[in-house]
Amino acid sequence: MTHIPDSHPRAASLRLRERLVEGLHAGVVSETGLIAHGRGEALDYLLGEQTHRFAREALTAASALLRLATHPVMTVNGNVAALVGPELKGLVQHHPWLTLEINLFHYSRPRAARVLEYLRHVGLPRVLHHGDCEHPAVLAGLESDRRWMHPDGVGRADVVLVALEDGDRCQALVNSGRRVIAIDLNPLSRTAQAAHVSIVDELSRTLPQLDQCLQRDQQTSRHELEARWHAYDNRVILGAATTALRTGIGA
Ligand code: PTJ
Repeated sequence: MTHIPDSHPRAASLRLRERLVEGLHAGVVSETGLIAHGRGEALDYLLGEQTHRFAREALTAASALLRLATHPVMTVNGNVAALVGPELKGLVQHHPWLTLEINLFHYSRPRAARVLEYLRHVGLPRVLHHGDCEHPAVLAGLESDRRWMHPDGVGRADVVLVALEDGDRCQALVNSGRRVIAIDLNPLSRTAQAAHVSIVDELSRTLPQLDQCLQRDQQTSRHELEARWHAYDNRVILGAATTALRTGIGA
């Protein structure tokens, strides 16, 4: 791994690249995952590489929705595994009621096994994979390999947290009646537009903040969580994120 000195002005961004390249060499990240990351990097640069107020508001709504859920599931693709393996471990340690399931666009059984092994290595031994069950469920309206669901995971989820997701899967999840929370740096993407809550922020920066929000909300009453969720308007959040991207003015 390349040594990146702390004094380097772009150290954080370069370290994320290193995580992805390591994931690529481990067969966890697909080649197109690097392209997807480059797009995210450019958007993050335009947003000043900081968590804006619109993202913080979306995070609090996401926390309410996850706390109110009966069976919340987060799905993990190759980029997510490589970018935030340790942060995912922290999240699940603090919130063991949150189920993780892998879901890959560029699917093959050996690749799925490599992602599972990678996650096991960072301390996540219990990640669901539809390939491990005899009768996986199918998400209607989707033809890609993203349609497969573990019956104990997304198959019976009422709230699904996705990151760096394809628009058609996000839309199919919404159409299925599930509530969807998306982490995506592009407020104009079909994913961000279709989700019920869109956190427009960089994944590795925002996941620990979601973890903290969820920890704070352990003490929050159900009534308060419901009120917060009902007051939330994703259109307003997406409008603010788009304005910040186009004008450079955000909070
Ligand atoms: O591992 P697989 O086979 O499931 O494939 C995963 C990728 C990421 C390749 C696949 O889902 C894909 O092609 O995604 P897209 O359609 O390129 O969408 C990725 C979205 O995430 C884009 O809107 C990017 O701007 C955004 N994005 C990229 N990196 C980050 C990000 N958002 C938050 N944090 C990032 N680090």
